[in-house]
Amino acid sequence: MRLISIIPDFHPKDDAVLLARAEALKPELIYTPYPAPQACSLNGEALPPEEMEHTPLSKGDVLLLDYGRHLVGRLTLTLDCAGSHQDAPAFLQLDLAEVTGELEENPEDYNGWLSCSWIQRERVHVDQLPAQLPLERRYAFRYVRLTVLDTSPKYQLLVKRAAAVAESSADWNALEKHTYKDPMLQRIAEASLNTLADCTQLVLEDGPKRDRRLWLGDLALQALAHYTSFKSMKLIRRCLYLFAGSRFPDGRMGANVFTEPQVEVDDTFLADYALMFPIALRDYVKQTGDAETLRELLAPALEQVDLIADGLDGDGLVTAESAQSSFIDWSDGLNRAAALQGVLICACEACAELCLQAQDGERSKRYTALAERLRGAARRAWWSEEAGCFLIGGQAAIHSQVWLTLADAMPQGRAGQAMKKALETPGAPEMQTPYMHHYYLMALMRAGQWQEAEDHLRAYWGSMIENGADTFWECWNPADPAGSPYGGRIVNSYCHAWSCTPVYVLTLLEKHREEEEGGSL
Ligand code: RAM
Repeated sequence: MRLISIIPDFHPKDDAVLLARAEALKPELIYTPYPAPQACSLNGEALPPEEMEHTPLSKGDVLLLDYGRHLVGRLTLTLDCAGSHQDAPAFLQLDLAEVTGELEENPEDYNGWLSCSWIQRERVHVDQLPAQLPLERRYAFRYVRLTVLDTSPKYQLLVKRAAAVAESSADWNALEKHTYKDPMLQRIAEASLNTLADCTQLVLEDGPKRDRRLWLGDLALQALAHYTSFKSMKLIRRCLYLFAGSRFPDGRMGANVFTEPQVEVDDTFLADYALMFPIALRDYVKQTGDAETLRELLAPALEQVDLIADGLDGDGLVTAESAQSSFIDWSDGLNRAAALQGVLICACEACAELCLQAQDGERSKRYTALAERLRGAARRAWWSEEAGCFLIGGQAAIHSQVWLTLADAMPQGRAGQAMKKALETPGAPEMQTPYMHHYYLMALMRAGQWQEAEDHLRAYWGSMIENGADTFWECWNPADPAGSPYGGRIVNSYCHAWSCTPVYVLTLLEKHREEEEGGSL
């Protein structure tokens, strides 16, 4: 599945008042210096970091720096020369990587459908040494590999310092420290917080390496993780106003919003992402009780559901066209209709709650009734008593079971078995991203399968930790570790917003454990 949308002559509908509010809510970045790497190697041999500045480098030498944790920020090299006079420029290649796997790939072999310009490789000439070399871009990295493409026979290069300054708007001081007895859960919680913090910038970015911008599906999950950690409420509010402030001409929300050089909705529409807006607004209002935001954003939130509900077919089902313009997961060949129907039902319930909160009981009842009609339609069209799960075009997809469980559309008591059946059906579409695995966890808990949810969290997110993650990855299928939806894993993001939810899920699991068993995780 390729996600490329270009609408000729696209003119967003902007609301100056809402965009001014978003601008006023822009956070301050917090800068944290990392003056030196934690570990180094030269041509594959360990080099104590304090020896780096005295080690002369010549053509072909490869210096690898490890900052010991994932960072989002800027890098400045302090360079000098040794030997005779510098009679030619120093020519260097710098590869910045979130994980070592990126360094094992050759960027020139990448031929996927996302731009190769996301690959964090620079080639620079330094005409005069000594020199300070502040790299221009902001990077997401833990590793920096410096390859000396050339000096000259007369001189060698010295890397005196390689100082990084990390930037994020997440405030670690706002965090209430929590430790888990189980060491793997503790590591999962830490990686989850690092992921969230590194994506928390001037907006809630999807991935600080790529695409470095605000996506609606990612925002809904980041916000949940924030409510149980850094609590960047102002920033979440800003992001909601950005989506409401720049929209498609017909009022639909785009799947993502650009904020530079000015705010502009992307001309990409994903039906399930637009439906995340009322859900995210409901969650935000529940957490904050912010009546002003509710008043200003209620109408755009309801509009997202109304526009899709207006296009339902005669049986009360989402159309194939809506299903095709939805994301759900990076699973090729997935029939997305049932999952989208589930998202729509969840969005209707969110609208019902929002209307109630806004003292509009009549309207609230209408959304509750619509949700009920959609549930009935889903059961009539897709429930197979024989298969014991929802079948769409013959497909027993886990995605459909998950979303229709979250929508309370499953026949009573059948959710656990239906999800199991889908996972065990040979050839059924598999879950490809932590985004979808998050909703699977939520559906397990909804079905009362708390232990299964805990086990799955440990197994799935834990397997990223076992494979070296210190922040969670955009795509991960343990059965296909090299997989990428983009045609090359070098452009995958390894610190991705929608993967940061364990910190939220763990609080749900712990609360349940305390209520049921009187113990903690
Ligand atoms: C990608 C990004 C983003 C996601 C969309 C659907 O471009 O990873 O996080 O929301 O796809």
